[in-house]
Amino acid sequence: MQKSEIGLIGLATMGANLARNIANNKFKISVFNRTTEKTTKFIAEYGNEYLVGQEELKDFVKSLKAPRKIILLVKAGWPVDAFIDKLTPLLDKGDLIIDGGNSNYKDTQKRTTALKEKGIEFLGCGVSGGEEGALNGPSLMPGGSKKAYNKVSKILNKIAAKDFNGNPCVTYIGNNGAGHYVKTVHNGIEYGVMQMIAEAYEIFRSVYKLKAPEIAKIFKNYNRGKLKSYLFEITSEVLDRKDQYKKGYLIDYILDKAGQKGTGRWTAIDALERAVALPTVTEAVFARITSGEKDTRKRLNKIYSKAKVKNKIPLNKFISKLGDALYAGMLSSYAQGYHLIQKTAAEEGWEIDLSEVSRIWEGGCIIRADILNFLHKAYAKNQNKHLFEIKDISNGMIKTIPKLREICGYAQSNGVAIPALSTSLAYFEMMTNENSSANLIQGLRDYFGAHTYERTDKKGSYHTEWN
Ligand code: NBP
Repeated sequence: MQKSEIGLIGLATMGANLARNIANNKFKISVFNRTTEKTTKFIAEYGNEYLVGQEELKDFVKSLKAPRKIILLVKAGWPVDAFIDKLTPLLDKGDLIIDGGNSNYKDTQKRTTALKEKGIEFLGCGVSGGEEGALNGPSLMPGGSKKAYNKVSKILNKIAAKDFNGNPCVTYIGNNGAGHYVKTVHNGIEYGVMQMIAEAYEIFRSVYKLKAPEIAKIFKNYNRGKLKSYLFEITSEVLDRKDQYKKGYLIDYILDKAGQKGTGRWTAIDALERAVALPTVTEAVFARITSGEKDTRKRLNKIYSKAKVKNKIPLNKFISKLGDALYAGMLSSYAQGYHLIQKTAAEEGWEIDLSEVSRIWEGGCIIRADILNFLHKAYAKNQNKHLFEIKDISNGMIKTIPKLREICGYAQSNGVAIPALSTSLAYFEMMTNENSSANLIQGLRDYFGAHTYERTDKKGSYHTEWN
């Protein structure tokens, strides 16, 4: 039997759909899963001349053309190591393992080094787009050696989503953990944008007392303008879904406890460790954590009364102002994420092209949005700049920031928590303020701890005897 071009291990949501995508593009693929019944069922349903299954790992490896290329799409963490350990004795020098899961980039760096010693190539490839993206075209963020990337670039280019110009949403991101890092920051930005959407929904619900389908209509309209994006599109669909069990809309029966698998938290932790401000993502993570405190919230809700709604802005005006505020908030969130990537790339020695990163996020991934085409063009000539410095962006910020200021004040005075919107604003205010209040922080630190301070008028480090 003719050998397969590529192999894939892990037939849950992502692996099963990505395998079908590869086969649909006429690359012969062998698949394997830890639990054999899943392979049998999958092949019975989707098997064909391009898609074949193996029950034994050694037969799976034997079924692949040399140098072998194997995609792992198993649960992130130790299952990835478990498979690498099982695979390596069966592989030859020059073979390639591609981890397509949401692995922590630090693990990818360790795995790259360990496998290199054995002569085995390793790519950490971020795959975004969920089930639908995996099947019809994901956004792909491969990191590792260029040599390893070149071995699979033909397949990756074929199976990826398309950007606004019809080019594949895949690019070589950088060495070792760069691909998984960029995927992690992508997910962090996703957390921030989702939180801002949820905050907008909350203002409509609690201040304007709008019902789910009315809010769905507003998001549908937002999705026709500069906020056009996958997340806004699906927001209107989620809000418009009728419940199948009871009268009314499904959203009103969904428990308000947000889950998380860890990539948002990793992004926030990494930013803290590298001393880069990433408040929108971090607040979005905190908001999910706070949502999990349902019982405590229930008890506290009985003690404190809700703020009374005052000075209501007419709904039509509010919708327009909030649209601008969301736009400014999203740009602020992107600015933070991109700044983090810039700083990390410099520290890790990765040459990450932010214009290319924006381009491959134009299609297939969860944060795909018209804004990304704008960022793609904006970064083409401004690689090392902060997003707020780029002329086209600053023009947009200057127009929309006043609305973000107004909306934040309005929501807070009406008792609506808007952590992501307000911190996106605070980030903008602080980053664009030449004279911050950190002089007082330095004075206080020097007072109680003799930590010293620098002066504005002369060089050096100073200490004052405050007492
Ligand atoms: P899961 O993350 O749910 O993992 C399921 C797969 O991992 C199955 O094939 C399972 O085998 C295997 N597995 C487990 Br669980 N424990 C294992 C172990 N100890 N040793 C070997 N295999 C083990 O699947 P998924 O949702 O398809 O996601 C795959 C990867 O893609 C993850 O890293 C995920 O974070 C990432 N990702 C997911 C999405 C999404 O929308 N779901 C989007 C983007 C990225 P079994 O069948 O024998 O239990």
